[in-house]
Amino acid sequence: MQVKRLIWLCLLDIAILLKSCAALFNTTNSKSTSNTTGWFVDYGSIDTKFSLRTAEEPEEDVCYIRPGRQESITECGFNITAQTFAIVHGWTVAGIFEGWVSQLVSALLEREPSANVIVVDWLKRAQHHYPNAAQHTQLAGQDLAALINWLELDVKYDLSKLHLLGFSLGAHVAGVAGNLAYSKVNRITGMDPAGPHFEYADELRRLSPDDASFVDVVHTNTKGSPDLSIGIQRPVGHVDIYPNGGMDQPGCTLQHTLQMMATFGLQKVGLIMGCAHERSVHLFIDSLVNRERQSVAYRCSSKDAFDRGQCLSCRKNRCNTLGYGAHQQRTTRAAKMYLKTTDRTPFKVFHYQIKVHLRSWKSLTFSQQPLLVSLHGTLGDKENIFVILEELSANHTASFLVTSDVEVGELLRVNLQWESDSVFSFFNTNQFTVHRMRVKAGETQAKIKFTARGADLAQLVQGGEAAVFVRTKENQTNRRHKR
Ligand SMILES: *[C@@H]1O[C@H](CO)[C@@H](O)[C@H](O)[C@H]1NC(C)=O
Ligand SMILES: *[C@@H]1O[C@H](CO)[C@@H](O)[C@H](O)[C@H]1NC(C)=O
Ligand SMILES: *[C@@H]1O[C@H](CO)[C@@H](O)[C@H](O)[C@H]1NC(C)=O
Ligand SMILES: *[C@@H]1O[C@H](CO)[C@@H](O)[C@H](O)[C@H]1NC(C)=O
Ligand SMILES: CC(=O)N[C@H]1CO[C@H](CO)[C@@H](O)[C@@H]1O
Repeated sequence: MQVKRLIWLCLLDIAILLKSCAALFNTTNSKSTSNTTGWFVDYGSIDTKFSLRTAEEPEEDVCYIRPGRQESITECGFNITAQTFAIVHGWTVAGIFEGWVSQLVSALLEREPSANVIVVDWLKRAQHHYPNAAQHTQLAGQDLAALINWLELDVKYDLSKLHLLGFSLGAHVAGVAGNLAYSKVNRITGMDPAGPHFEYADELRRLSPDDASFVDVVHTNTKGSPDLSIGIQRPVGHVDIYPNGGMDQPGCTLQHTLQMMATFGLQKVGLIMGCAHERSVHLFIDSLVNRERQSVAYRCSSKDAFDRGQCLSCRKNRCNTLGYGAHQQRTTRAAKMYLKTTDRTPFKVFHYQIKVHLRSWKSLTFSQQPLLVSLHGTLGDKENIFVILEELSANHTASFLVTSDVEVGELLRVNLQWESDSVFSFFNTNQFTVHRMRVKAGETQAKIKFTARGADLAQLVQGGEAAVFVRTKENQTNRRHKR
């Protein structure tokens, strides 16, 4: 068995080598119709299973697609003209599919009812100590590539309809497969690709932008030092989105974890610990089923700049939709995108940058100041949004990000209330004068000017009443940029 595998791997290597040589001499992506798969792939040695799932039984393995066996295509009812999704799981301790797999199957089939949804089962190789499982991504990737090449060459399936979705180690399996495929797979979605052993790995061993025509990646659990964090930190696709900064996710904090443990007991610890990691999958599911609530992410130089509200532009591909509806772009490389989300589905929030110029003749400077912001619009209100401002100082413009899970529509009025950060500030009368406020709405790209209600100036008083701002009469600055 071992020898057989070695020979097969050897042949596979030769095949890859030949492919590279062919590419050297022929720049057009050679889409040869000759029977190339027949001679080098020993289909019998493929250890990975490809289960075609159905909407009726999304968690059951009812029929396996078998590379080299044309009859399995008809037996399983694989639709050759429809698009295909292949879901690749990650590392497993229990050796069984986690609950999200069937949830993703159902969501894909709800969105695209005629699609083929294949669950790639490499559980046997994934159920090892992590370093071994990480090594096995190469083998599982080769198996998946064998399926893909067989589908293209023998089944005559059009790979521009193939979308691989890999979670954790599965993202790298998808990357390896995409790299070994003769023709480019249309899309690979990496859901929090695994970090340990991959942060500094060669592009051939991990997910990278070359692995498909479009590679989109969501990073949800990158807290920790590089190469040790659960999710990979570096950008590895054409579009790399870091929800809530990418390190951790709302509803997945330690405090929340302890609460969950108290409620559900220790059996569910694994599930709870994987909360932020698995959030990447649930964000994708959310994008499939909540079509009216698509989350938008914005390109930004850093998480801090994003938190200051400085990156809400959609010009020149600077923003993109999170998840299934992402528009394919290949221009930017290693560009990080950010957005905020809620702690449960639907995850979408609306983003606003608020800018106020604070005046005072006293040279006041405060850091880490609590503020309550209320948004009132044509469709609704969102009151008392809590934000912490890094700095409030005299004759400086404060810029910060405010988000709302409620769609308020066009903004009409904004209230700012400066909370006192200690009981002693009651005795002070720290205050700033504000002439105007500028707001940029990320989701509509509108820029709106506000002035103090019923006055020339508003006072922002520490521990005092809210300062109220209303839309200016001349609202011509409200522009909608085309993407
Ligand atoms: C390159 O490959 C394509 C497709 O297989 C073929 O039509 C073409 O003639 C080849 N060109 C050269 C220079 O070999
Ligand atoms: C491809 O090769 C296999 C195995 O050698 C053979 O059975 C099959 O008929 C070939 N198909 C074509 C289209 O040549
Ligand atoms: C196969 O897929 C095509 C394209 O999505 C669809 O029009 C057709 O109805 C499907 N056929 C079956 C039998 O489901
Ligand atoms: C802020 O600017 C105003 C008007 O230009 C000026 O009178 C005031 O002294 C400045 N305050 C500080 C602290 O520099
Ligand atoms: C884009 C926008 O808000 N336009 C409004 C500007 O103000 C006029 C007059 O109040 C309104 O009619 C526009 O709808």
